Amino acid sequence: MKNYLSVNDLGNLQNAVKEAIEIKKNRFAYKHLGENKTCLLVFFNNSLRTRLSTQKAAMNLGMNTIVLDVNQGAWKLETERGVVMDGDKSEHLLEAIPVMASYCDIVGVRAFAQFESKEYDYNETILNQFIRYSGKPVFSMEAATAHPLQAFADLITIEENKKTARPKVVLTWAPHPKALPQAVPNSFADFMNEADVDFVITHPEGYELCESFARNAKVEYNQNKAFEGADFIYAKNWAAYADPNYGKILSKDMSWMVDSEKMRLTNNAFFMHCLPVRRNMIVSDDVIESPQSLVIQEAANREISAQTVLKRMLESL
Ligand code: AN0
Ligand code: CP
Repeated sequence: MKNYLSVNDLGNLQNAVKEAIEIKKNRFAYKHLGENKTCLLVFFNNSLRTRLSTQKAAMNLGMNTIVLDVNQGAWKLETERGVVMDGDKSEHLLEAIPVMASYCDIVGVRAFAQFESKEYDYNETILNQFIRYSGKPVFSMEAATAHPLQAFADLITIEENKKTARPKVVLTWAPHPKALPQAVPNSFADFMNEADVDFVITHPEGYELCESFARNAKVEYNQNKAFEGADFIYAKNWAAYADPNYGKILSKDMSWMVDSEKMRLTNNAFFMHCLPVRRNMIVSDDVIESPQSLVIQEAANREISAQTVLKRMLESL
């Protein structure tokens, strides 16, 4: 695998999950693969899980890791070409990228959607500059439109917990005070559309996801109806994608929060969320604390999805 940007880079998804589950059983089996190799993690946004799990995955493979928080201690970076740099930005990404790349063998990038321009975000402008100008293999640690390390960990978690061959998996929108990117639901849909599951998306009208991720997934606007018979409830907030409301909050309807009353409509479903989560906005305390909540296992599997991806990237160096 050269780059890891979406589900497509994993090839056969069942094989990828099998490989991940094998790695989980013996995560130090490939300790020599990363010897004298350096992984650089570049963060344009905050992170707890991605930062720690990816470093841990790299350590399991014997790699060295360098982490850069672009907004804390580095020079302020200009990202658009052609700009007269007379403002507060001291360095251009076009120099910074090849310089950063000269110190490493593999680069991970976190660069969220900025919601200033749909075109800028959905062209993955920052991530693509890393791919183009670093000359190194690049993996996404949540870019503007996708979070494929998260969705891979989510799929591993579903495989570990499913009780039927083809479980019903429901992605539900839930309220949140701030506008959040579509990257997590986009990638979750991207993976679920390729996995052997009965996949349903539920959200208020106006929150339709980008077609290239949602594809032919069933969309049910009645959340209660969507929850009927579900085996997994995957909650997430996202801001509107469709024009003219791109990046806007259209609803803060608290009746969309996942609570125990709603979970009673399901087939004793497991509850999932990528974290960080706002309690009693997205999900009630009792649901996230219940034995059916998989949020900690899901986060722990981030180490496994990252290690599977880094292992494959190291094998292609
Ligand atoms: C981010 C998001 O919704 O994309 C990261 C989730 C992994 N969440 C927040 O910014 C709160
Ligand atoms: N789920 C996830 O990516 O968490 P962080 O934003 O904390 O990395």
